[in-house]
Amino acid sequence: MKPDILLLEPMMPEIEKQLDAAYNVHRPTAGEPLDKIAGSIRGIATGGGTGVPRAIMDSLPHLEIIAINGIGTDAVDLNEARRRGIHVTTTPGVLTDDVADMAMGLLLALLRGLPAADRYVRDGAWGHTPAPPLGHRVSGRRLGILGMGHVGQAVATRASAFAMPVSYTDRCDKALPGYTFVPELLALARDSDVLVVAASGGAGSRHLVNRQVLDALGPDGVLINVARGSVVDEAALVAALAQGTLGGAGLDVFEHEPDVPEGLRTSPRTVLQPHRASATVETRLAMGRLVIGNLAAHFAGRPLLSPVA
Ligand code: 8YV
Repeated sequence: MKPDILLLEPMMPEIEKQLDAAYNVHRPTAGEPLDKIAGSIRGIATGGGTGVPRAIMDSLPHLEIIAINGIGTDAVDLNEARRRGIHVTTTPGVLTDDVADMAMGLLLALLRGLPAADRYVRDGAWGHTPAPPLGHRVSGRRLGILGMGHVGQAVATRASAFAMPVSYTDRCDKALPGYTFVPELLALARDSDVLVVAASGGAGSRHLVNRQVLDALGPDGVLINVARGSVVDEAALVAALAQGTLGGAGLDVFEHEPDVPEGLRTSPRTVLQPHRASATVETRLAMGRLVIGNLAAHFAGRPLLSPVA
């Protein structure tokens, strides 16, 4: 008998096909009612941003494993999972490069004004109306990184190729050659032209990037967020952009996604993405394979490939 699992966020068709072959996959997002099948559900596959709403977790008495298709665990109640003996797995390693690439993409798009210039050409305005304003140089700008884990370090590697001096803050000094540790985020922001948020989400990092930090970055400073919307006080960000006390923001994640405040959507100082930093064919396949591998290991009684510690 195939185990019953819930799929809380769509995955690539070839991955879903493999899941369908091995499990009875239930898709509440496609309108399938949960109440009739809740008692049979033994596993969940979900996204990092979607996680597992507590009400769903509570309604599944026989849940054994939550396989996250991502690295963020902030949308899963890990304490409750531990208490109930529910395994949680993520997809570490395989998405690091893509997320770092997205950080650099947002930075280049924002500082060089790529979206506006693309629109200018696309609209047939070139040769007819004045060109969009000049952009700003990326190379050599001082980069501050909040959260020097795998993604933060991959951003630093890329930034070094742009001759950007790199400083970072984290819970502790990671003694990384070539990069300067700054214990205080506020001091890091004050001495940076670009602040990249690469820290995990959750209660411990909520609103770390507040009005003070944004003011410290200043009118020529830019914020890039490829981590979690919750790390940034979004209302303060909207205000800082509107008042011009912050130069710009490149955002892949939002505090209440998919809701994005109008102040961010209409600002000429923003470049926005719909939480897509890991969204490449190559990476989503690798992530999907890890989800499948973790579920398969669990239901075969083998050690999990990438359990959350
Ligand atoms: C994914 C993420 O977009 O890794 C994470 O935690 O949020 C992203 O990589 C997501 O998990 C897929 O829904």
